[in-house]
Amino acid sequence: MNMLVISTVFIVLCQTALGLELFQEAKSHSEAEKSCEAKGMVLVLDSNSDMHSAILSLLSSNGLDSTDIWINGHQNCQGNWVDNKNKALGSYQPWANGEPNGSGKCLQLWAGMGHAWDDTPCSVTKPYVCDFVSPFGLHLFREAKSQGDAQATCEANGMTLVIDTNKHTHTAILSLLENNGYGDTDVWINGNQDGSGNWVTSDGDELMCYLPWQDGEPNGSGTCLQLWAAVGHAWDDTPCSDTKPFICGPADFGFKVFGSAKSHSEATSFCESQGMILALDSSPSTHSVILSMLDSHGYGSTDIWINGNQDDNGNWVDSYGDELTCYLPWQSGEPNGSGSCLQLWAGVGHKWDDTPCTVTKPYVCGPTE
Ligand SMILES: [Ca+2]
Ligand SMILES: [Ca+2]
Ligand SMILES: [Ca+2]
Repeated sequence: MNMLVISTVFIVLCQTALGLELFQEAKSHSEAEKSCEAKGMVLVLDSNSDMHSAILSLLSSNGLDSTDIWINGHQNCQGNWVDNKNKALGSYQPWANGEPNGSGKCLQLWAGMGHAWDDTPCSVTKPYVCDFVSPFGLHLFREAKSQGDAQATCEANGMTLVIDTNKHTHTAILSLLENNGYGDTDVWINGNQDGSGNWVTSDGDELMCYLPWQDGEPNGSGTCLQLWAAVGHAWDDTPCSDTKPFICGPADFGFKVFGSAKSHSEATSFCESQGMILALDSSPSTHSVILSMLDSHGYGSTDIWINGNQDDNGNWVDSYGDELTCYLPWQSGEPNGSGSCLQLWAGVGHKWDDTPCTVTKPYVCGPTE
């Protein structure tokens, strides 16, 4: 009986402390940022109320309810509040009353105000919280919700339930779960069965090609898509009203359009210099996101490089060396041997086309592992 009580307490303590790491040795804001980076982590971004609760429970469980804490965020030269990559902080900004009041250029959780946000001098030393880096811009939300409420929460935070679109996103999702101690927890991802019985994303794009269903699934046990912990987080259909933690990701997959024309290999190198790769067009979802980005950036009539080239054996491969299979939106009659690099051909609605690698074009970069 005692053992049961002890193990229950242990589990509760672990869950409050997992995912984020608290470092009690006081440092300046910039030293705290560097210290997180040296650990392969990042100073925690307090980007939504779910994360805020997780940070507060970590502080509380370590007896730091009365201690000011550094988090990610500072005021840049233009006076804007940005993260360590100079990206504007999102809409979730739980400033204390009357803050920011110009008393400093770095962002702390102010213990005196219940750990609400406060601007304060960067050189003061404080404990800090680091978070794991999630290369695909994924966010774990710990509060269990129905799939519909989970999607609404993602959207309220400018994201969408993550679309598990290829093995690279799947790997990133699994490592996010593992790093946060959610290896044994079922979680919601994007996907549900529509009225015609097809599995589609929240935008109505068909889930196809990359479909890591557990053996025997989908078995009709529900119309929403979960990652099923008991089988290594393979896919499973399950009732939508069940409540689970969930993972949000960027609605644009983290793709970025770059307008200065380059050859395919120069574009590849440039994406890599940004910590990215040429965008992988691996599903109807990625294709429709890329096309709408091209339209909104004024590239609706421009040929665009994406990831893919023909290797020495004549196979079409991506920059990981994996053969492009299954989702292959070639223009009809393509590839016709006119080149060995993969473009989105504007003249045919940005379908795939093989074309000479040395021609210079704008391009789209995407996230990498
Ligand atoms: Ca202040
Ligand atoms: Ca099922
Ligand atoms: Ca061609």
